[in-house]
Amino acid sequence: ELGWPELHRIPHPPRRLPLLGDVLGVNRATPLQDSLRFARQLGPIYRRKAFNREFVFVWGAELVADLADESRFAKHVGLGVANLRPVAGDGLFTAYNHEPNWQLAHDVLAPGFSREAMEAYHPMMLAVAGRLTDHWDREQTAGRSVDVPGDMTKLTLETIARTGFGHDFGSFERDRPHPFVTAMVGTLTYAQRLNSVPFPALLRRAAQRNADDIAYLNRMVDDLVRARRAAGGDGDLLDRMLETAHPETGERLSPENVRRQVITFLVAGHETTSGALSFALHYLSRHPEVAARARAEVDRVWGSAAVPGYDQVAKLRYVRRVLDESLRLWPTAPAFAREAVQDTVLAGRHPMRRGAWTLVLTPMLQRDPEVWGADAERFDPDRFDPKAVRSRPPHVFKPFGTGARACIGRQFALHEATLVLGLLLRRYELRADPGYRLSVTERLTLIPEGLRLHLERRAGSG
Ligand code: MNH
Repeated sequence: ELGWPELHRIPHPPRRLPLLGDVLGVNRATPLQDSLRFARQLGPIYRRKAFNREFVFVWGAELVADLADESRFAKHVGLGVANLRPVAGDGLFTAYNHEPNWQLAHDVLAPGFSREAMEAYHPMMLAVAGRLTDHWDREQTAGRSVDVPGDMTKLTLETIARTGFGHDFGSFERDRPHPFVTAMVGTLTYAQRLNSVPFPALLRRAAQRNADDIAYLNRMVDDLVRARRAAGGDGDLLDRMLETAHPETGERLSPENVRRQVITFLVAGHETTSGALSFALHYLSRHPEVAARARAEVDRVWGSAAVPGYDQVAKLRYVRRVLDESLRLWPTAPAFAREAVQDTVLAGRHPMRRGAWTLVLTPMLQRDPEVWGADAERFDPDRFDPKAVRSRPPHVFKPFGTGARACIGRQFALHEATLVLGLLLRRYELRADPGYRLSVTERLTLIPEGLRLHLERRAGSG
């Protein structure tokens, strides 16, 4: 009974197949979107069985607010996250709560996301964004549309590689993705597929490919670290990993753990931000009145400055709301898991034994009509103006997770994405392809599939 003694009271899909479970109408490529469909049918807490494993899903605002109580619940490393352990080991994202390397790495790396650190990253972020606009200028001049998720992935990979590790993958100079990206996408897709088969042995060939991908990632990271040890660095994340001792214990990250953290940051630090930027650009292209308002704000705040300063990014309040609203509808890391750290009762109704866990479906939480209104599916950045935010209860907007294990890169992602949206709005008008219908690819993260936009240069935009 999975540590949920009253499991029978939690609804499940009506037609369960023997052996297979709740697989009617589901698609192996879209487990998250299937879970959203079940959520709409079954309500704020439900369960789903795949083969002989059963999982509890939660999305109602009241239940999620209770799960955010850090005295009774904590992050659970399960499903997709657990499947990444062979790649990311006890790196920050995949570490178990009790592993000493979590606290050590958290304390050593947190200053890498302070305001001072972010200010130092700002010029590097600008330089990478310049490579994107150079590329988009060329595409625009040639009359071609641009591949939004492809180019956003190049941008965010180069940004985390440059700011974190002083590395350049040359993404904008290649016609095919860098082998690092191919290997990383391979491991993410494999980690997701592991959840949809009864026995991992069914994926033997894919498992071999996955082992090759992991070996490639390890080799690449080891080369990068070796080069850095020889040459020395400039105070970036890798320097902290290699040089910084824990402020109290004096302990340092081991070489094996450094390897895990580098892979973790390269992966966690770019897919999700790329998706967030892509969804935001999609909505901007579909809502010209929103784009016009955002563009007017950029013109007003940045004025005639050739490039925006660090402080001029945080002042783009409306652009930031566009980003928040995109992350509300499509939180690009679309679920997180919570486990009971003691025997407890969830929201006064569902007993859980210590260790029992559940998956929080962020996209449904963030579309709960009881919180967001009957028009919750509509894109409207004004939901994030300060008055509207104050009128809602806490814990209803969780794109970066919750508690001690929430996203360490949140400010980094928001600064990068706001900066890039500002630069793109200032430079281009975005034209949607009228035939495009939003379609979402899942590989643990969410990405709008096949999204292309036509660009027009704005007058006087350099
Ligand atoms: Mn990020 C954890 C979402 C950008 C590095 N991130 C999380 C979690 C969510 C998340 C959700 C919590 C997962 C869980 O509870 O199991 N992260 C995002 C989103 C974006 C994002 C939606 C962009 C938008 N993340 C980034 C960036 C970096 C980063 C950028 C690095 C530069 N995230 C992490 C790390 C963790 C994490 C590291 C694990 C933190 C911890 O457990 O200590």
